[in-house]
Amino acid sequence: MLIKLPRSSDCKAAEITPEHLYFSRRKLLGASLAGFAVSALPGLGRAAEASRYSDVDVGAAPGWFSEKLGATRWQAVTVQGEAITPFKDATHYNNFYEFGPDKGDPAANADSLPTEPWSVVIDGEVGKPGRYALEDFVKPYQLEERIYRLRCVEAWSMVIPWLGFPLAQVLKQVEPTSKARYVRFETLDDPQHMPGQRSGFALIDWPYREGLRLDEAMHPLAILAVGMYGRELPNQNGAPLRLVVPWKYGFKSIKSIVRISLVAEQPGTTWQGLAPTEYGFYANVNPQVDHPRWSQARERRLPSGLFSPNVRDTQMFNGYADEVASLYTGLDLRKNY
Ligand SMILES: Nc1nc2c(c(=O)[nH]1)N[C@H]1C(S)=C(S)[C@@H](COP(=O)(O)O)O[C@H]1N2
Ligand SMILES: [Mo]
Repeated sequence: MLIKLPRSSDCKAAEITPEHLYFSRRKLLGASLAGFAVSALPGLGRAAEASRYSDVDVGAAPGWFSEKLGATRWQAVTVQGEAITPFKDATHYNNFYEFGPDKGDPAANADSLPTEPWSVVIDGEVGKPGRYALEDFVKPYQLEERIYRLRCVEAWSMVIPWLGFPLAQVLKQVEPTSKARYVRFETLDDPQHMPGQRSGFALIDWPYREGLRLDEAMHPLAILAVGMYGRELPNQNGAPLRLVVPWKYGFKSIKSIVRISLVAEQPGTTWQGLAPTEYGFYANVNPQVDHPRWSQARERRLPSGLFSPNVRDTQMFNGYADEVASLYTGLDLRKNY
């Protein structure tokens, strides 16, 4: 059964429930919890260092990260008048299907993912292809804090302080050829450590893949993140390296990246491949273009509960229209959703 939400004009807060949205998307994946292996993980004590954010579990960061933190440019971009989502919510309400279909699965299952050593391949239409150890990959770049809205296609949102650097800096460094028109990203393929990849619940053709047009990828708001809340990225948020494209629905912000390829043709992407009529390649946040099964006019800002749903209007390009609208001049955003 498909759940149809009313149109934006008569949409009441209480009708935007996590259950509607989440179950309808999970249904698409053919979700079945039967046979889904959940590994129990010990809750090991973490180093209790001082943090910029009071409720943050700091974790034990690798040396290169701690070194970079010293020279970080804090708050290069910020969100005015909207509270940062508590760390607890940002790290316990996640989509990372490699670790399971439920919002709590990534926090429960992702700790066992080995993120050291990690390497990133850059290939395709570039003058300087290569495979880099993560610490060498990030070495040239200064970390910046970017406080961005994150708007999931399921109509919930957060405000997250990321630590990262512009993707454009990496792309310039590797010298795209004249044939390069798109950037394709790939997540780690590791069924041994990613239980979602070996369970039959998802129709996903692993590894998870995403893509951007080259000019979108070069936009200064598009970053590669290695941290959040003043600390290293928790595994459930896409450690050790993830994309963050704040004007697009969250599924474009691919986690745990191992390959970045410059390509001539528009690449196939995971959600578009699963349901092309529901999830497009562009996936720009757009309150005027509804998902076929629910309205995109409003969103639940986390933390959100039954009695305080914290619903607000969704903004065009997630509030970044001044910065990014010119990328789409002449493009029919209804057709290119
Ligand atoms: N590899 C991978 N990346 C992914 C996903 C995923 O399932 N696998 N989920 C996406 C979706 S739907 C969202 S909303 C964001 C969620 O990021 P967060 O958990 O850090 O809030 O990650 C995106 N990146
Ligand atoms: Mo999402």
